[in-house]
Amino acid sequence: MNEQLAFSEARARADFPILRQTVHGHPLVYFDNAATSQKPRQVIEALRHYYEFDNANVHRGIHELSARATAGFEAARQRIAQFIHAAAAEQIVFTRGTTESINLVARAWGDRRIRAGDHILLTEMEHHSNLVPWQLLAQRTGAKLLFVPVTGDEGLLDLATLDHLLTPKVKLFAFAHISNSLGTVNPAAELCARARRAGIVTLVDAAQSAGHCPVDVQALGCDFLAFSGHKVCGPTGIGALYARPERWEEMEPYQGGGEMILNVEYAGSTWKPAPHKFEAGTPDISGAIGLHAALDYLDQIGRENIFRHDQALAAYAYEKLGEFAGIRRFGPAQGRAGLVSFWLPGVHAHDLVTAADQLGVALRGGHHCTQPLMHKLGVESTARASFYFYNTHAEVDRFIDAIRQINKFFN
Ligand code: C6P
Repeated sequence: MNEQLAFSEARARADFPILRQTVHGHPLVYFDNAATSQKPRQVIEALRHYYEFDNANVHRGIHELSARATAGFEAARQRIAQFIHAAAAEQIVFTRGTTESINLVARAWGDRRIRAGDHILLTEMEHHSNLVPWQLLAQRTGAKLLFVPVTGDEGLLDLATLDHLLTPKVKLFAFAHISNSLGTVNPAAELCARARRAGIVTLVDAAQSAGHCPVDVQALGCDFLAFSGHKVCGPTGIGALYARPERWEEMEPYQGGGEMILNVEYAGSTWKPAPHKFEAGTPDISGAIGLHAALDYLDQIGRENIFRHDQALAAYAYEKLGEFAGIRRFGPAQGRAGLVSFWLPGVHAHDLVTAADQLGVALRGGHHCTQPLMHKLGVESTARASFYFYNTHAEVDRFIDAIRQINKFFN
């Protein structure tokens, strides 16, 4: 057991078969966790068990396998509620992930509640998933988008502007809990409280936070919260949307089809209450079951422990990157989440990531789906290393060594 850690990195790594491989002749260093996390064997086993023993459609068949599949699916909903401390399982709707969750809110809530002349408040650091759906809503309704400014390379929200921005015209404030491009941890509870005092509905994009730090929707005081299963050690194609009961009441169905109806006539239909009203068609049953296993796995390590570990790796990497002349490191110097985004003079981020891959180090380079933020910072792209609990300080040393070699080659 590592002295500073409440869990064993080595034991955690042993649960991830994918990490035991070489890439281009080097032991893999997987530092692209903000894009997607790896999956422990417990999750892979839950998927295998489901397909080997329990596979059936949910809520439909009155037979043993369907009963088991339904029980597993609904238990996963309950587990998600517990994971984010929602008061009841009915407050959780399964989606394909953060992107679909936000689109669901924009359509099913926004189309009813947003009118021409209303304002929707976002921040300058939003992922395209928390920007484009609101642009589309603004086009449909005639609403206007406003943005909380980002301070510059240190990547903080300029909170002094918030009092002027939170006007009665603002109907929704949607923001990232943790920025995927900067590593900034936004004061989500404070932002929700200030919006709530002004009568404004809030949406928290928890794509980068849900699996990395404790997330409690009641403590945050948000109206909506979205996250993706694949970033929290779960399968791809599954995610969740939380909403307060009064918000679900305000929403019309997102999609129509089987499962979401109470009664259907040729002339019209009536709907089930939430959450089923928002889950038309056969859902991703195995995904939900795999996600349940992932949440159990994370909570057994403890999200406080994960956050502390990720932050320690990010602080170490941030400091080490300071040795490169002319480097720009984005996001706050202190208190950053588990990722470091940077720009090295003379090396395009794509070249850097391609060269790092040849050394077995998996990074991400590009605009990270935050193109307007890149333009604001005056760069086309950055390189990004993003960490998780199975990463080690020794891997950060490998990464820094790779950057040294790349820097030497290009400069
Ligand atoms: N960011 C990254 O490499 P989906 O694709 O729906 O699971 O998540 C979208 C999303 C929304 N908000 C934030 C803050 C995100 O970081 C992401 C996904 C990945 O940074 C892929 S672009």
